Amino acid sequence: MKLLRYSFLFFVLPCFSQTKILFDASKAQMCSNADWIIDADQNNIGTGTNGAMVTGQGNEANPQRFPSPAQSGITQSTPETYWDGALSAWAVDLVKLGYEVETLPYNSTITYGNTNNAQDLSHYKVFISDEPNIVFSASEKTALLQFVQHGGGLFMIADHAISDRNFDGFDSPQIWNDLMDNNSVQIHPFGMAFDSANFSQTSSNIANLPNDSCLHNSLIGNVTQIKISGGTSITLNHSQNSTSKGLIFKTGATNTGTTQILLASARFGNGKVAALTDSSPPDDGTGDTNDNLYFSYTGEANGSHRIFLLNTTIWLAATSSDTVSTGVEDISNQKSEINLFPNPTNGELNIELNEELVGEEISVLDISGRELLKNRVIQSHFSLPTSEIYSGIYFVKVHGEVKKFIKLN
Ligand SMILES: [Ca+2]
Ligand SMILES: [Ca+2]
Ligand SMILES: [Ca+2]
Ligand SMILES: [Ca+2]
Repeated sequence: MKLLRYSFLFFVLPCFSQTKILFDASKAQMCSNADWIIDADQNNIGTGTNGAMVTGQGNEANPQRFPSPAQSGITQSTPETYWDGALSAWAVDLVKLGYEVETLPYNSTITYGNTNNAQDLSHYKVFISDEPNIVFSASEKTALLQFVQHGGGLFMIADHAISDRNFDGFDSPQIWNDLMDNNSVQIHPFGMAFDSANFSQTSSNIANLPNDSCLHNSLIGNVTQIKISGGTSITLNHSQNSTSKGLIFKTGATNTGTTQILLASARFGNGKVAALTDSSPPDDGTGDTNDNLYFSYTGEANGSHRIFLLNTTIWLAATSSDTVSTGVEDISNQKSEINLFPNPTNGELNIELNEELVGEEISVLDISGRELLKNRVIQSHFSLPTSEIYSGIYFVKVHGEVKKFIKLN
C-alpha cells in the first residue's frame, strides 16, 4: 500500500486574529423586559435618575466584556444556554462560524480612534446595538459614523414607537433617528429613517434580490419570513444615500419601494449598515428569568430570524463586497479538483488538488471572505496545520473553486 506523504505548504502560519463583533450593552439594552445581551454573570443593576443604569439599583442583567464560560469552549454542538442572555443563541452561532464576540458593558463610552480605550470600535468589525434606550452622546455619534465610514458594519435594531423602557424620554426609533439626523459627520448618511409606528404582523414580503447577501446565503439559508411583534417600519430616501435598499417589506407593500420596510441595508463610506424594525426576532427565549422572553430566534417565522440575523452579520463583517458563501459557490457536495480531509478537522487538514492546479494561487478565507493566507500551490498534495485557526467555518479557494472546511476545537 502506497502511503501518501504530505508536506507543509505554509511553513510559517501567521497568528490568526478572529473578526470581532461587539454587542452594545451601554444603552440600557437590559432595561425592564429587555434582555438584549449575549451573557451576564451578575444581575445587580437597575434604572437610576435620568434613565441611567446604576449598580445596586436593581436586579437587571449586568453583562461583562467577555462572555463566560470562555468562547474557546464552544463546539458545533454547544447549546445557546452556554451563555445567559436573550441574544446568547445569536452570539453562540457567530462563534460557531468563526467570529469572536464581546459586550460593551453598561458603563462604557463608545469611541473610535481612542488608543486609550481597550474597546475602541477600531478593534471590531461589527457593532450591534439591539434597542438602545439612551441617546448616543455627540462624541459617540461621531465615533459610530466614523467607524462605518472607515469600513465598520453597524447593525441598528429598533422597536416600536413609544417603547421608552427606562423612562428618559427617548425610545429606540428616536435614538437611531437622532444618530442620523444630528451628528458631526454627515446628516442622513444612510438614506433611511425609522417611522413612528407600532404594529405586529408576520410578513413573507421579501425583496426579489437573489444576489443579496442578507437574504441569501448558501451556508445559512434563504430568508422567507419575518414576525414583527410590536415593531415599526423604515422609509428610505435615495437622494440622501442611493445605496439604501429595502430587503423585507410589510405585507401588501411594493417590495421594490421605499416605504413600509422591516429590514434595510445601505453602504456609507467604506462600511455598511443594516436596520431592523423590531427587537423581538433575535430573542432566544432564555436569559434573565425576571424578564418575559419569547423564543423567536428560531421559534418563529420558519426559522428565518436566525437566517437573516446571521446572513446580515456575515455581510456586515465582510471586507469584500460580497461574502464567500454568496459571491462564490461552495462546491463541498460536488466531486471537484479540491479534496479536503479530514473534514471537519481539529489538527492538520490534508489538501489534495488536481495536478493541473500546481502553480495556481491558493487562499484560505473565513466566512466573511477575509483572506487569512495566500500562497502558490507548489505540489498537489500537502497539509495545512490548523491548530492556530479558531474553530469555525473556513474556505479553501483555488482557481475560482471554493471548498468549505470546518475547524473543530
Ligand atoms: Ca431586563
Ligand atoms: Ca455567563
Ligand atoms: Ca429610553
Ligand atoms: Ca439565551
